Amino acid sequence: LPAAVVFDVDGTLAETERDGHRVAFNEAFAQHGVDLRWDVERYRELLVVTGGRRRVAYALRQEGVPAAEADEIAARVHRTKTELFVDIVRRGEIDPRPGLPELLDDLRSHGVRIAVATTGRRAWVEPLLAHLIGADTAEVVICGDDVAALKPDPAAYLLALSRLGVDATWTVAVEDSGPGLRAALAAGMATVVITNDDTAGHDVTGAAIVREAFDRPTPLTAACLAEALA
Ligand code: XBP
Ligand code: MG
Repeated sequence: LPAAVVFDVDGTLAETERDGHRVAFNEAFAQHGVDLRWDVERYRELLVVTGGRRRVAYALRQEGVPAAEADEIAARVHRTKTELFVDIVRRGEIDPRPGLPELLDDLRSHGVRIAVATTGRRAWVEPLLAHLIGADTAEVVICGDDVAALKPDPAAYLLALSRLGVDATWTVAVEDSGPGLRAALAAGMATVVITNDDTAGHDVTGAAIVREAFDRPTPLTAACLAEALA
């Protein structure tokens, strides 16, 4: 079995993007008088830009806003978006993906260590983890705040491995997206990709296992993750 499994958060532990972050971004745009509205299609395209603040700055630059101004607006909007997303989390509107709780139970019962590596911000990651999987389930939680470069850079995964004190060879990453997969592969980890509606078209070259769900066609177990290592 793997010594540790490192999970991505957005899109992997829960479907946070479409009805969560996207909605919070749009509300933040309205509050700040920013002339952007992201529908599901547009947001899906923008997910190739990781990090909410970078995503907003990128979209503003595409509208012709100069880079320095785009960064300044993005920083303000992103602070509000983070608060609005925490509200969504606290209202209990986000559920774990089906089959995830069973996989976590199986990992725990086999003594496999559990960690998290996300490019998202700690201000919402911690309340979301407490709600989704329990505050103590992940012994290491690396967030976008902790690293200089976001996924697909491997920094978040490398920091998670170093905090765990385990060699990449004995670990498995669980991801939902192309940028996340590339980050985990660059950290030297075997990677399982569980796609969702927003990431179904992503390039998953190099993934050890690719599936559409944790619970279908069969439950993803600790033993399945061991096969990813082989
Ligand atoms: C997630 C992200 C994040 C979220 C929003 O990528 O890129 O930016 O969309 O969170 P991954 P923030 O799942 O690969 O970690 O607004 O806090 O960045
Ligand atoms: Mg993700």
